[in-house]
Amino acid sequence: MSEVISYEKIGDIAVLAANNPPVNALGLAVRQGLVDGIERAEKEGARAVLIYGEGRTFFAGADIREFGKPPVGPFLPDVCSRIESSPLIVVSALHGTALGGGLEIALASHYRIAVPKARMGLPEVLIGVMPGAGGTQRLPRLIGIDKSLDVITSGRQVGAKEALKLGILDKIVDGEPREIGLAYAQELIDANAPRRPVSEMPAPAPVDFDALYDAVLKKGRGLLAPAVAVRGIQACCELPFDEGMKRERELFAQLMNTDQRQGLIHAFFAERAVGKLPELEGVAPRALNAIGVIGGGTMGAGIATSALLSGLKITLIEMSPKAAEAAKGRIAGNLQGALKRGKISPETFEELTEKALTLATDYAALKDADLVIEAVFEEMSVKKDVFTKLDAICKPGAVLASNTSYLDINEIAAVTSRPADVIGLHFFSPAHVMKLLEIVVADKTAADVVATGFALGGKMGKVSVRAGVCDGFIGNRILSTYRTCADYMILDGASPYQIDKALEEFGFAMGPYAVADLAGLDIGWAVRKRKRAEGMNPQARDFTYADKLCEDGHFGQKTGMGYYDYSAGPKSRVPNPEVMPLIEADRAAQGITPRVFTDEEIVRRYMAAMVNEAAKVVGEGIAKRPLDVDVTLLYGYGFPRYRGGPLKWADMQGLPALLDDITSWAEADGYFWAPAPLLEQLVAEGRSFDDLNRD
Ligand code: T1G
Repeated sequence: MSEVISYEKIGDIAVLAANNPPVNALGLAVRQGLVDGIERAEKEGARAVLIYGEGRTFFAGADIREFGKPPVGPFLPDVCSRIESSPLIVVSALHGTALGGGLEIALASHYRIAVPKARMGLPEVLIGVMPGAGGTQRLPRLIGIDKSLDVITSGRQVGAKEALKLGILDKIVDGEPREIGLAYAQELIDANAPRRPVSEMPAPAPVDFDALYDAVLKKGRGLLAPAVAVRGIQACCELPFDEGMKRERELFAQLMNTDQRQGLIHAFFAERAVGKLPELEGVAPRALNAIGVIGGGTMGAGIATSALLSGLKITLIEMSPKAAEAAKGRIAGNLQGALKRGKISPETFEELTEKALTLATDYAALKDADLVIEAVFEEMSVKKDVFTKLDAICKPGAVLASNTSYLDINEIAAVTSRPADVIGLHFFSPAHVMKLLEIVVADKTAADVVATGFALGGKMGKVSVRAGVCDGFIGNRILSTYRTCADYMILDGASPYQIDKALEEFGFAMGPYAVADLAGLDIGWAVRKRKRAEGMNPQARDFTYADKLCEDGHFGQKTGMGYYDYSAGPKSRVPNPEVMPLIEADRAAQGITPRVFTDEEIVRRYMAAMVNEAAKVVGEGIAKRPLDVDVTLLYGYGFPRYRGGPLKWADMQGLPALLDDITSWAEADGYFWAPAPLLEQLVAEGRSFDDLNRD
């Protein structure tokens, strides 16, 4: 027997235990071990087989590290068929997260038992594929079309209780999976229970699968896997089981060869790699028992809400009791959302707002804080004043963090006597919803302070990315460049509406101008005014139409009018009729004759600008690796996940062609389109951004 699947015979029951940490992934040795174990159980005259996982979970699916490599048998669907066809009673005992191939192993068993906290599901569509070991053929036979469509096309996890109700599980018993599994197997033997191969159960009657396919494709906004999985369920309903299995395999293979599968697998591993940095190896974070937040506006209240929801105690400082109460109101409003969604109980709501949250107006309340985050007005003088006070009040070793979205952390740290304790923690609004956290490391920030930032992000359920200090750190710096590219295309002939449509068809949830309306046009207006005051590069093109829109009081959704007219509601895409005349006037004033842009050129330019700036950000060390940029854009800027992130997308497009575009556009505008040195270097060396991730 292989060491990853151990074999033991206890009375009439053969026990196959998986021991392949960390998640008992169904790699080759595990698959072979299961087949060998079933055969041995039959040879040794067992009457039942128990399959369960040691460690944290039952099988969590196929080993996705094998994806993209030549498949090696025994293949998972065959392992499932071998289990199901055994003349013995096969029982799976589930705990942890039985996902993908893991749940398929259980579905191929004859009986399924789980501990109460077990979760299960078929999340294959989330990584660009679909169940490929009988999930689309067995699950509909067990729970019907509607429920299996929901589970398979959403990829969501199902708790044990729901699974029992659906018919996936036969029993839920508290205890160790091995023990409850042995008892259940013995109970079945004593009852002389029949085998119950799911494949022999009747399939549901077919429905209009073409309509279902179209609906799922539309809902996925270009994501292929859920729609293709519908065709798998269709095969279950329209074909005999064995032919259905063949059809499922064909569909699975189609998805395995898509760029979307590459993009989604990249995103899966990148979001796990992003917190792994050599500089943090062996570095213990500082304590995080008492957290202070300064400023209870939208950001401060959002940060406090996120911290409260993760079990942290918060002391929130505002300028006056009235402002502090208003902040508490914002926090309560944020928590109402969690309450309505059933994420927290009314008792927890009470506990968080009345006990875990302390309001204060005097900085002295922060004297015992382990970490303080300021979210005050984005003005350097205000930040410096706050840090001067914190330096005087906070205990030695307290971490002093700024939530600034672009100001220089080095300059802020310099006003304190403890620059090593100063760091940037850039949350994204709304901070209790957005998962991205940029951890901005200044020149003197101590390694254990960086580790503390990551520890706080982990506690708060954030995806934390390490960033260096520059204007806009990683995300906003790259955003500023691709937004400028869009603005230039408007000057040259495109409309904001065509640009939004083109980028939404590319896969963004919202185009840049709809996003700007949502965030508030006054933010961009302030940035443009700041950059003009700081002195713009004379080669940079300027434009006034966006300023005039703001001067007319149009800040987007918050004023009911921006690029779009929101009188019909926040989802409106009715153009504001004042916009195009402002753009045409700006073009005329600059002597620009507008030209036609195709959607394809809009996307090529927009993405090339994003990739070029991202390559500069990596080349300058602001982002440690290309994957850090990908994760930032995926989690903070709505980049379509199935494209993996801008630099994964660039690799799949081919860097030479991208550089050719940029070089050709640089002839007309050498300043904006100056090629990133790193991009030129990678093309010259014939390497990819992914090669850099592996360095
Ligand atoms: N294969 C290989 N490695 C995996 C893995 C997998 N399926 N799942 C997790 N890991 C690694 C992960 O990279 C990390 O590694 C470590 O395990 C801990 O993971 C035929 C084809 C199970 C809920 O999609 O959802 O079956 O960073 O940090 O937060 O139909 O991992 O430590 O080196 O995420 O506790 C279907 C994917 C596969 C499940 C645990 N299964 N995994 O979450 O820990 S396709 C999935 C997860 C399939 C069949 C098809 C989560 C988790 P490292 P972690 P976690």
